[in-house]
Amino acid sequence: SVSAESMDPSTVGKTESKYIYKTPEQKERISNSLKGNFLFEQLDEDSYHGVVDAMEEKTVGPNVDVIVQGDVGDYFYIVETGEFDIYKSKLDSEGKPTGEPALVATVKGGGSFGEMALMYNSPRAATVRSTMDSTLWAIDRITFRRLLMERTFKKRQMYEKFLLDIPLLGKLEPYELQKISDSLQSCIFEDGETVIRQGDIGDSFYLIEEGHAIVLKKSPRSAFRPDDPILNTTPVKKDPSSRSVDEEDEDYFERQVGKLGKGDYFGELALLSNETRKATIVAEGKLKCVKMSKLSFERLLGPLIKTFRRKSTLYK
Ligand code: 1OR
Repeated sequence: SVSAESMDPSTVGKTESKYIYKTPEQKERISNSLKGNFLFEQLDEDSYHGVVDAMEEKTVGPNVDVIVQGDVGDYFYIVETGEFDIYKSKLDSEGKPTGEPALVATVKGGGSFGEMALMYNSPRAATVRSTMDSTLWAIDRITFRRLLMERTFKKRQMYEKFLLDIPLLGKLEPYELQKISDSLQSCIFEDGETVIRQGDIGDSFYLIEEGHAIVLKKSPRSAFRPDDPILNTTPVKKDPSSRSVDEEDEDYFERQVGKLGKGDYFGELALLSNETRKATIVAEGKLKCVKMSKLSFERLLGPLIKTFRRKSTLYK
């Protein structure tokens, strides 16, 4: 039985590692599919190669059930291209799926599914069905448990309470918060350190776990009222990346426009609008953040985009 599998490290290490030959082109596609996925980016080199070596490419047409609710779990899947709908039925008194399945989620490129049965030795919790031609990378249960499971458990446990306390994420399902945990990376900034700089291209979104950050905004002289005392101070150096030809000679002044604390977030604007960073964020004292890549942000926080847009007046 699969539940008899040992996680004792002394025996786990003795299992033959799985190796499936891959062309350079396949390796390139795998690396692209894992881009921005901090679960994989945090793996040491040996583990990363172990995971990639074990991967099996799987292509499916539309309407294929890659996973059937109630089955025993065999693989964890990463979606390269295509789309999958996830359906869940209620369970009867014997724990068998019963009644009309309900659509509970949709997973696209860069997303993943099928880890739950492998982590908990439980039956598949849902049915996963392709909606179009799709390409997947399958990781067998042994490799998943050996190289990815502990890390996944740890991250989910580490961020669970923190994410539950963030008002922005309040409406999400527990499972959605777990997927968010998988995608996070902790980062620490010392007092005065710049986290993001106005004018830069944005590639990450941040949530504050501990400490404070100040929000600074740099604007040209013409953006201030002529009697604003800031105009008597020394202008800051211009930001070359955000300077256009006609504003070349204009002075820029920077002022604090906000202060952020635990549970607050920043960095979403550039990800929403594809424009450059609209403010500078600097640590005030020691600042602990978690960050999420742009790709994960789009995939996991897409449903919250309306909320972000409503609140985005803050930096204007
Ligand atoms: P699995 O191994 O149980 C089915 O096989 C997979 O569907 C499961 O792992 C997850 O990776 C994925 N509930 C259960 N499984 C889900 C859900 C889900 N979403 C994706 N999977 N939801 C809860 C519904 C009450 C949806 C949450 C948004």
